Amino acid sequence: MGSTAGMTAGAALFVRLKALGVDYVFANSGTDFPPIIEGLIEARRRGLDLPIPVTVPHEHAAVSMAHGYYQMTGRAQAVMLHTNVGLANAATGAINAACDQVPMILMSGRTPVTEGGRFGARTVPIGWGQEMFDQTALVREAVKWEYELKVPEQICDLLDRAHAIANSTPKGPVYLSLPREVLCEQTPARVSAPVRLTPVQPAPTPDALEQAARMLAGARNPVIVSQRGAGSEAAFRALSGFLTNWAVPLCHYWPNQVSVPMDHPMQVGTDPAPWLEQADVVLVINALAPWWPDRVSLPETARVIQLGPDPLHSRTPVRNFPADLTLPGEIAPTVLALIAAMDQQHRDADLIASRRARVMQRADKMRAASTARAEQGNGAPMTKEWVSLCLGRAIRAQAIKGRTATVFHELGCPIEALGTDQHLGYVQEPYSGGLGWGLPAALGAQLADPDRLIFATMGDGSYMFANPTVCHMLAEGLGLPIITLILNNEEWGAVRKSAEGLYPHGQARLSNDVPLTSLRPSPDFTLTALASRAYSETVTDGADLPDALERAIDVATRQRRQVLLNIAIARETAP
Ligand SMILES: Cc1ncc(C[n+]2csc(CCOP(=O)(O)OP(=O)(O)O)c2C)c(N)n1
Ligand SMILES: [Mg+2]
Repeated sequence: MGSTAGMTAGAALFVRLKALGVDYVFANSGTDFPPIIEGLIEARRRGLDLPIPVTVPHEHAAVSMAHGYYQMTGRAQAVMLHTNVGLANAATGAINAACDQVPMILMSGRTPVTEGGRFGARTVPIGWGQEMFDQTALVREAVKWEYELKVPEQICDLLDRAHAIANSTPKGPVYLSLPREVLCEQTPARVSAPVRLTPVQPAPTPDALEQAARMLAGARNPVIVSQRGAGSEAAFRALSGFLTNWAVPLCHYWPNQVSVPMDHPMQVGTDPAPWLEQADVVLVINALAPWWPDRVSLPETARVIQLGPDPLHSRTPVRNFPADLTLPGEIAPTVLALIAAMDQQHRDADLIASRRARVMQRADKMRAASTARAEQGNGAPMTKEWVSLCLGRAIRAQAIKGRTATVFHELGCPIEALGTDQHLGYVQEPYSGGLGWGLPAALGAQLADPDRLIFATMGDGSYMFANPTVCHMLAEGLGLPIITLILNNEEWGAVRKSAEGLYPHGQARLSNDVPLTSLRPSPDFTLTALASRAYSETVTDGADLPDALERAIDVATRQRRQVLLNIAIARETAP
């Protein structure tokens, strides 16, 4: 490795990020970047090991790419933005990352604080226009830690600390502001010092694990509600085995990821209400909102165990789901530890056998009803459930050929009809719901795993929030053959349905022209994709969808070219 002595602090930042294991810096540059650009060229010339800088022409896309990349790899990436304005465009992405406990190092320049007399000082009027009393305020609530680079000697210390805190449980984004004068200064040679800060990983006490295991083993009607997956392939398999051994039903209420195969006999769908009504012990696996309080009557005597990185979700001001016992820790190790503790418990074989029969019968019925409902959506226009069913079948046909797939969802393909059996088979938008996340997160995922089939499924509204021109440009430029499915109902259906739901006897339900929800005239989205030379089709009849999906997969895999299907979806009314 070459020397970093004499380089700009801007370039030294990149060198240190690489030492911390950062593969990519998703960047959107500006007048604060000259020392970074100069320094990067110099660092390349010296043969230094650097993360790959990716030019992302919108900040929300940059943050969301880092988000999707982390979800596939478990490795935090960096995002570098332009002063306060770039940071403001990224704020929604930061809120999403915080909500999803996704670590990343966010950075943005700070406009020069000096008005002259120093290298890097203000020049053109923008230097005055972008100054703020408190730039960090734009993202402070979404980050776990923030600071400003005061002097170049601090680069290692601050980045090491930022990285370790971002990756400490519960994980999340951190922010560092970078004043231009400091970026312009020369680096001390110390950038290659070893990294000495280790992220903190809390774990439950053996007593708490034993108590949880005793509660679950002794329960007549235990239920698991899971929202954010099992955390690893090993925990996904182990949790599946645990459900089988103990005959415990698991509900995926509003899942961000699935934690056992959707066709597991103990997997009971997405509505926990009928299971919770009879529950005596509930295990909540990292669920921010494990049920809908007004729709679920949990028995007074039922006891609730909350497991996850932050079982009380301390950054949420109001959240009072019961937590009679808490098991703090990352999902995978904590689930594995709980399963090991269960192995020490007595199994009542008769109780388990009768529960197994009951749960299987109800779950089978529910699955059959869900498939029948989806089959009925095969019209023109079709339903989201039909698209989901067809996509699930197409993915299973690919799995036979050894291809893994991930479906990203943002008002996209509903999980029940899709039915994945893979860890990371499905990734849904964060609960913060900052739309425009799905398409760039899918790009980040494809960047992390080039051979995986990546489907970005989303509503037409969500697609437009995603800066689609930016995303298609990146897919072409980076050679990412993602398959985008727009589930196009020419409206913000979720907003209309929410009006109908809150006012079941109101005007919106009866009106053909619901204000503030129409997206007509609908643009021809195939042309947006075509501008970046994607393969694209419009599908209006459900009967044509299976063939269209096959063509899409064929083009994406053989030509490694991005694909977009614009799919006509029927408007639904709220239940
Ligand atoms: C940044 C942002 N702005 C606004 C919203 C409010 N919102 C929630 S759902 C939704 C409509 C989504 O429309 P679409 O993606 O077309 O899905 P559909 O419900 O029509 O299937 C909107 C605007 C949001 N969640 N995020
Ligand atoms: Mg829509």
